[in-house]
Amino acid sequence: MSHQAFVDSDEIRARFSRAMSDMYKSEVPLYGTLLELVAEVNRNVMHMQPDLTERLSRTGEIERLDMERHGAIRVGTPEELATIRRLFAVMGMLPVGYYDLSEAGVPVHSTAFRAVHEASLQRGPFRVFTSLLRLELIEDVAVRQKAEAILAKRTIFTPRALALIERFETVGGLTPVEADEFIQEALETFRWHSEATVSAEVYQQLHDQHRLIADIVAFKGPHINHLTPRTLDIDAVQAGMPHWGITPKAVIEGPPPRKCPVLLRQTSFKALQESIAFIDDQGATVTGSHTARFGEIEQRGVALTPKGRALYDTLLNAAREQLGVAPNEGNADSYMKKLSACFADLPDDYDALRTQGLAYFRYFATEQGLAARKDVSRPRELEALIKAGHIQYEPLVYEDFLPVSAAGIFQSNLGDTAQAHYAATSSREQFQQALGATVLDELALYEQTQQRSLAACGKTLGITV
Ligand code: OOG
Ligand code: NI
Repeated sequence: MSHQAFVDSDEIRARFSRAMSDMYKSEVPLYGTLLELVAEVNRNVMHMQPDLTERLSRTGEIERLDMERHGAIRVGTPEELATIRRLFAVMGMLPVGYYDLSEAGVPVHSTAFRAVHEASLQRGPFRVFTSLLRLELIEDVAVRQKAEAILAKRTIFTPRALALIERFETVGGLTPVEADEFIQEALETFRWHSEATVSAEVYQQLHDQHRLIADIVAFKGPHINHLTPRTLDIDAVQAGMPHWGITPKAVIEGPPPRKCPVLLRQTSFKALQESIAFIDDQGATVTGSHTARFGEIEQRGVALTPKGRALYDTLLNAAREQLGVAPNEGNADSYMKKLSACFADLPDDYDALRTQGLAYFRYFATEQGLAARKDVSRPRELEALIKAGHIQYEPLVYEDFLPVSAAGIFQSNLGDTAQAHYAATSSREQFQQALGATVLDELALYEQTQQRSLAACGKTLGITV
């Protein structure tokens, strides 16, 4: 079989992301409403801010905006995580970054599966925040063993999905027919099941340890728990949500509003209460409920360098320390004021962010630069080329997540009272062992994209920059 017969992984990912969105829309109609609201806000922003629209067309972000979303799942065992990694690899999604949520009282650690090259991200920016339950953090030994036994019995992948993953690994790709089948079969893993695999009593025992543990252990699979579209103006979405009958969480996670957005800002609405059928020991069905799935919206800004990220972390911590307690409904205004005041120390200007080495950018050769190729006296050094208008730069968008924000999102859906305290240390090593691979360093990926854009400029202009 020739390689031409294989469907590109980027194509499989784009199609899978669309299929997932359609499935989630039918499962959670409110998600459809959210998509409409975000599309409306994005249209308004593009209409009102032609400058921004031009920048987004230069980077290609306009074309990917409508298909841009992330989802989240939580798996129960190392084997499930390792197989999820292999499943995502078929779609060109690799594990990027390590997030330790135990520090924030959530008994999981996580990575994000996503495409890594800017050309692939352009074809399909779909990402999945994937968490692994840390069973060792469950204090009650009997419950821990019960959870282990329940998880050991389930298979979250269909036999056909497993066969197609193996086929992909053996021959290096999937044919169009196989790819279609793979998308349908893989989707099954993420589907909602209104039937629990345990009795109401066992569910309650798991729930009493931590709500998340019940969510991970008591069901047939790791249902997708939210799917998040990207907006160009999260404050407008937050303000608009109540008009659409949606109540957002009190505080937008991440940095404050800025002219030049950095990293990631996120807001969500509370998890839905859903009817569940529990199976008792006699095999009879008992109806109860479970809350897991919620809605989320995000706005993405420029990726920060290690220096910029350290400054971000310092400023965010300063604001939270000044507040003294976790941000909540009662102190939301006060928190936002403190946050804005603290963030005055992070320049709100792309040129300053760039020249101070705080953020990553992509560089583009201009028509003017091309026209000057024969000019012997033209500048050859980056700053001079920018000044002369031969090279333009655009912010490189942040493709990842933020641990403090993720903890806030988890918590708002667990109820603010559900905070637990774990003495656990961060365990990247253990996570990677479960994953069967090392997680990629997101900062190195941004650096590479920036470097490739500079190399492309050099090539176009016939110089070395
Ligand atoms: C994941 C929460 C984290 C985000 O956007 O930071 C997340 C979860 O609840 O499983 O999705
Ligand atoms: Ni999320």
